[in-house]
Order: sequence, then C-alpha cells, then structure tokens
Amino acid sequence: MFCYQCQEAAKGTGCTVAGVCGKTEEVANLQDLLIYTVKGLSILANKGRETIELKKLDHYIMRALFMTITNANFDAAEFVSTIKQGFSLREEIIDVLKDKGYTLDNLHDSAVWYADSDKAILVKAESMSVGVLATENEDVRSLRELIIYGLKGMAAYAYHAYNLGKENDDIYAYITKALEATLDDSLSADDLIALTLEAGEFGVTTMAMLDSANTEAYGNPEITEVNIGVRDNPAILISGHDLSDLEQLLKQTEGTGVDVYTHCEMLPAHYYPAFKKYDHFVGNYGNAWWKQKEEMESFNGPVIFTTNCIVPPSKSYIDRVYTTGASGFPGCPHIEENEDGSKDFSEIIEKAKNLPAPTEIETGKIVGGFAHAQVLALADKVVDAVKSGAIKKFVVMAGCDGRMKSRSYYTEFAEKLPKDTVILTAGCAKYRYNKLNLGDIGGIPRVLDAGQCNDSYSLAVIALKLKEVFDLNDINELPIVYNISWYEQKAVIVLLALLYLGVKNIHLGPTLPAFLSPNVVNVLVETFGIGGITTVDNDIQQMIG
Ligand code: SF4
Ligand code: SF3
Repeated sequence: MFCYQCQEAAKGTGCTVAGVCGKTEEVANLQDLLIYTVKGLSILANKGRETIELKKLDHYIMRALFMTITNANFDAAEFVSTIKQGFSLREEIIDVLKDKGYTLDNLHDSAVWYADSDKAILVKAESMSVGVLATENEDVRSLRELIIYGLKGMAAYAYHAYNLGKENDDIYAYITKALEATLDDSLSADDLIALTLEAGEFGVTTMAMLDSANTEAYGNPEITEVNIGVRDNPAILISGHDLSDLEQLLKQTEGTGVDVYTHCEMLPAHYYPAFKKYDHFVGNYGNAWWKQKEEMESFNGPVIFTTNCIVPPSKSYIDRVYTTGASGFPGCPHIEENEDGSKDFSEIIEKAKNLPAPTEIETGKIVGGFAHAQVLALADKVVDAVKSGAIKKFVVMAGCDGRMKSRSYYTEFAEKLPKDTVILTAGCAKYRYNKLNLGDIGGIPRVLDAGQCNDSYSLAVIALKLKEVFDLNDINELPIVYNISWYEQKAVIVLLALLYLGVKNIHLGPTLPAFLSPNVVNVLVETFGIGGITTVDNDIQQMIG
C-alpha cells in the first residue's frame, strides 16, 4: 500500500504498512482499485455524456469517491462489492455506447480490467499499476492526486446535497472529465494546474449547492446556544455531516423516550431552525472526531456515523456502533437506504432503550450559527466595528482537527490573538478553541462558527459581501487573514475553492500535505502565496502585525 492523502501520513511522507488512521493494507489497496475503476468508468461516461443517460453511473462514482475519504469506510467487503457493482455498470454503459455506434477500441486498462472472484479483485488491488505510485514522475503524481483528493471532497459535498434532492450535471461532468485526465500522460503540468483550479471552481459550485440544499430544507442557521451537558434519558449519538440522516433520526426517535445528541461535525445541526422543534434533540456531546474513543465509551448509547470521521472502535463499544451512507466499518451494522431515500433506524432506537443514559463529561453551552445569512443580518454592526477600529482583523481558522500534538498550536494561537480580532471558523477545527471563552467585541462573539467544513463557503460569501460593502477591488484588501488547518480531503476542496475565489497568502497547517511535491509547493507559493505555519508568536506577528 501507499497512501499519502491525509495530514497524518506516516513520517510526513506516506503510510506503507498500515494507515495511521487504522486503515489496513487490504482496504488501502481496495480503495486505490476502486478509484482506478471509477477512472475507467469516467472514460466511458465522457464518451457518451452528451447523448446518453448517466445518472446511475454519476451517483455511483460520487459515492465511490466519498467512500475513499480518510476515515469514512474501513470495510474491505464493501469495497469489493462496490467494485463488482462497477463491473455491472460498465457492462450496461458499454452496451448503450455500442448501440449508439461509439467505437470502443484501445480502451485503457482501468476501463476493461475484470476479475471473476473476490480473490482476483484482491490480487489486482495489490498490483502497483493501480495505486498512487503508478505515476512515476513525482510532480505529475502530486498534481494528479491533488485533483483526485479535491474530487473526493467535492463528491462528499455533492452526495449530501443529493440526499436533499439537489444535484448538478455540470459537477458530474467535471468529475468524470478530471478523473479521466488523471490517466492522460499527454497532459502537461500546466494542463493539470488548470484542471486543479477548475476543481476549485466546481468546489465553489458544489458548496453553494449544498448550502442551498441545507438552508432550503432546514432554514438559515441562526445564533444558537448549544447545550454540552446531558439529560437522564437513554440516547443516540449521531456523527458526521449528513443532515438528512439526522432529520430522519429525529423524526423516528420522537416520542420514544430516546434523546439525540450530536458529535463532532454534526454540532452545527443545532443552528438550523427546523431542528429546534425537537425537544429530544438535546445537545452536543464531546469534541472533535479524534477524541471519539473515550467519548463514545462514556456516551453509553448507540452511535451512528453518517460520514467520516470514524476511528476504529474499541471492543468496549463496537457493539453499539452503526454506519450509513458512504461510511462503513467491518462488523458494525450498516443502515441501508430504501429506494425513496428513507432509512429505518428502529434497530438503533430499540438498542438505545436498553442502554444507560450518557455519562456527563462537561456542562454549559457553546454558541454558533454564524453562517452567511446570520452574519449579513448583523452586517451593519460588523461594518461599524471595523470602521471604528473595534475589530482590527478577522482570522479565518476553518478546517479540520486531528490528533497530532502539534495542533495545540491552534488553541494557543486563538488564545494569544489580540482582543480586537475575531475568529471565523467552520469544520471540526473549531474544537481547538470553541470552549475557551474568548469574549466578544461590542456583542459580537470573538469566535464566529459558521458550521461544518462545507460551510467554509459561508465564510467566502461573507468575505465577498464585505468586499462589496467596503468598495474594494480585491478580496485580499479586506482585513481578513487565513490560518487554516487541514486533515482530510474535504479540506482539499475547501482550499482549492478559496484559491479559485482569489484568496491569497493562506497559511496551511499543522504541516503541508505530503502529496505536494517540492515543485508543486513552489507553484502554490509563487502563484497564491500559500505558506505553512511556524510558531504562534511569529505567525501572529506576521498575520496581525
Ligand atoms: Fe495514512 Fe492518512 Fe492514508 Fe490513513 S488516510 S493511510 S493515515 S495517509
Ligand atoms: Fe473534521 Fe473529519 Fe475534516 Fe468536516 S470530521 S472537518 S476532519
């Protein structure tokens, strides 16, 4: 195996024996083979995109990409079965293409390879020709993987929007175009860079689509105090990013005596008006994903993962872990979706009834809900605070959290920021500083949480609006600096989206991606002023002055 897609890649270069994330060699290889298979399917899709119906295939590709995101799915059997599903879809599309008179000679191996048994699939998965290292030139490999990781993030966000009834064929067309391009040896580095920027453009489109899917279904997030304590009822903990799963769980638990709590990236669900009507939607339990072992242990009730980030569960609670959507873990029941998108969570609810209430690990409240509509409703106040000098700078600290000790940098950074600065955040990165009590500036909290990582889109909308209000030509003239932390591939699409919007001088930490070769880093530095982080004092001096 060779995997270097996340921030915790072994030795800062790549995992080669087993994943630091807990992914086995077998699963890593199968993920590569699934990506290889969807590249082949993309070649076929691109041939007929203008003339044939591709919805089923596009949905398959979207879910397959999402399954390979760090910490989403650890289930080898699910990857084997998804690859086999790819074979059937391939046969279907080949038949349709042939019927329409397309010639299908000399297809790339990714579009024709076949294995007639699970064992043969595993043998193919081990082959070096399907993995990341199949591309020998490290710069080409770097750019290809940067694009693929961006596509994984894009697919994840598109999947959530799709679950709420929104999709966009242009996004699917870009995904298959880009996947095929990652096999094309005739493309130059410049071609691949152009394709990377296009990923950013479609990243913005996808996040905007998800934003409208979420807000049209559940209303605009509003300032909300979220309880972080517990009640004395049995309960279910829901984690991940999928709001439609949460809605279904809330409806099905209503009146059962079972409470529902959010974990990690599901916290922002509390900010949506539509979920406030559920009295049994009690609060948020715990912190970012990497603390889940201790927190899920003390939660006592069933846990449902709707997406990443799963940490391989301990024996003490694995029998109460469930997955759904693109997530999976061997031995944990997977709640399948019915044809109409509905899911039956009754098994989990029954299980909860027989388990003790959560053990209290903290008490109090945290405040969030500062997505674009809420911040723009406060625009006058914000603009006045900037004009009067009460707010000197906004610091975007969105992104992911992770288990590396060096991430204490972000807590210290937040603590040491001058009192006339406001942190704009989104994603699980917030858990490094959202319970610090950093105060407010004239009633505006110093930490404004827009929501999940995809709600980084909200931060971009806010920046663009401020640019308009202050009558500036360039988004970079705003008093906003970016100190973003990343972990997995959703952060890659968020970063590419910000670059597409013209944001410069983003600091990215706690380390730069292992998948960026030195030459690709140079391009990002020269073109976009991207930099890493140093020490808290240095960086505050440099970013805030
Ligand atoms: Fe390693 Fe990250 Fe890949 Fe897991 S996802 S195998 S930790 S690089
Ligand atoms: Fe966190 Fe996994 Fe990225 Fe959605 S939950 S931000 S790491």
